Amino acid sequence: MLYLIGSWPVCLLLFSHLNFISSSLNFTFLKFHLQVRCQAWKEVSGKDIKFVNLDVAKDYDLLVQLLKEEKPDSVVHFAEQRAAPYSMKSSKGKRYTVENNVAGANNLCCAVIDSELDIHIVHLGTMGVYGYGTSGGEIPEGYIDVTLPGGRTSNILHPAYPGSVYHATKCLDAILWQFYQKNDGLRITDLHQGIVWGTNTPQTKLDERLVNRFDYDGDYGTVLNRFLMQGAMGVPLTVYGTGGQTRGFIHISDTARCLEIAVNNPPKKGERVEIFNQIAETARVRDIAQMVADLTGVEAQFLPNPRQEADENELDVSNRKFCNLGLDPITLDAGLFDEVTEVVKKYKSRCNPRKILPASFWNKKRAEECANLDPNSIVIKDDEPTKTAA
Ligand code: USQ
Repeated sequence: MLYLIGSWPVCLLLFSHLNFISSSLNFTFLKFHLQVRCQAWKEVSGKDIKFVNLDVAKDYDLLVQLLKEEKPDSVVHFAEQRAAPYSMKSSKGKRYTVENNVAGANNLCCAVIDSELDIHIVHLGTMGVYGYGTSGGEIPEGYIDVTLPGGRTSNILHPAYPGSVYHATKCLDAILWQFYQKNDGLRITDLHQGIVWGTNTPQTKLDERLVNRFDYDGDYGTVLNRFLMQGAMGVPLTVYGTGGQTRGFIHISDTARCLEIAVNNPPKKGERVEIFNQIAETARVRDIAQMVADLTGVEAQFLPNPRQEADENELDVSNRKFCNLGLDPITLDAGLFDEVTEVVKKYKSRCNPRKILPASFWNKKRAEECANLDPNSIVIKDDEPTKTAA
């Protein structure tokens, strides 16, 4: 989620209630309420951010009223349950993820129509809509040329191939965006973002109160931040399976920059949904683990994979659109890893080592294969000698 809206035109951030107060508070910086952070931003920038607490998936009338009152040029829609592992943890997680994410996307489109304002919707989607099998070529930005039976050619939304319920909701969102653009002429941008790493943007560095959270646990933490945290704690790096998955990565500062570019370059009225691949580069999980191991001296440990995913995949992704609009992507850089490590060390006392091993399993077979993982076996270095997971 992004908070620095003061530097943008008229832009409105929407938070779903549960996203805002969401779980895994064991080692986060969520010690400052959003209102405190709005005040901090006012102090460092002189600019106002107004905060309204409503549930986008439920409080429809309030949402319409808010749009009519604020008359934003753009709405940046972050109000979705954002964690693939959380979405696969239980039926409760699956149902909540679908109900919140799909209802929220639909509500936002309806609310923009009911507001009778020409509001540009910018949605945070995911690279995961394309799937992580081996694509056999470069993944284009949203649309792909196909030859249909009979030799007819077409340019269509890239086929959806989600790997979790969370990723499936982003695919369902994409169909809603396509429909409402076609039917009501809504102007929509969908950002297919890769895995975010890092903790700070140039803006959050201005005041500690502007930093929101750092998730390290198996449900909410993303892979590189988790490895950096584990390296700093002296805990063996939790590589799932062979670590053969190749993913797209982006630094948190570039996430903010991409949003700014997307807001400033809306599709014209009548144009189809704009889609950007929001990544800096691709990398294989075990190679990232090796980078962190080299940096910290902490070894990578290959665990049974809790996820239903290919052992190995190649990933070649176009990100030309953002680069052509001025993005100079930050790539994986040990120098920037230090910043994360310093933050982790500063808040080390908040870490609960029992949260480090994976706690969400994609299906019964994966759960059975992970049955010997013991959360109590993880011990932070310096406190006691590090034991390893079974
Ligand atoms: N992995 C490990 N060890 C860990 C954690 C993860 O080996 O301790 C592996 C996973 O098996 C997976 C890869 O690392 O192959 C990425 O996992 P992740 O948890 O960093 O990212 P993912 O579940 O794919 O989803 C996250 C966010 C989601 C965002 C997505 C971008 O939860 O919001 O959309 O990254 S993407 O994956 O490109 O779709």
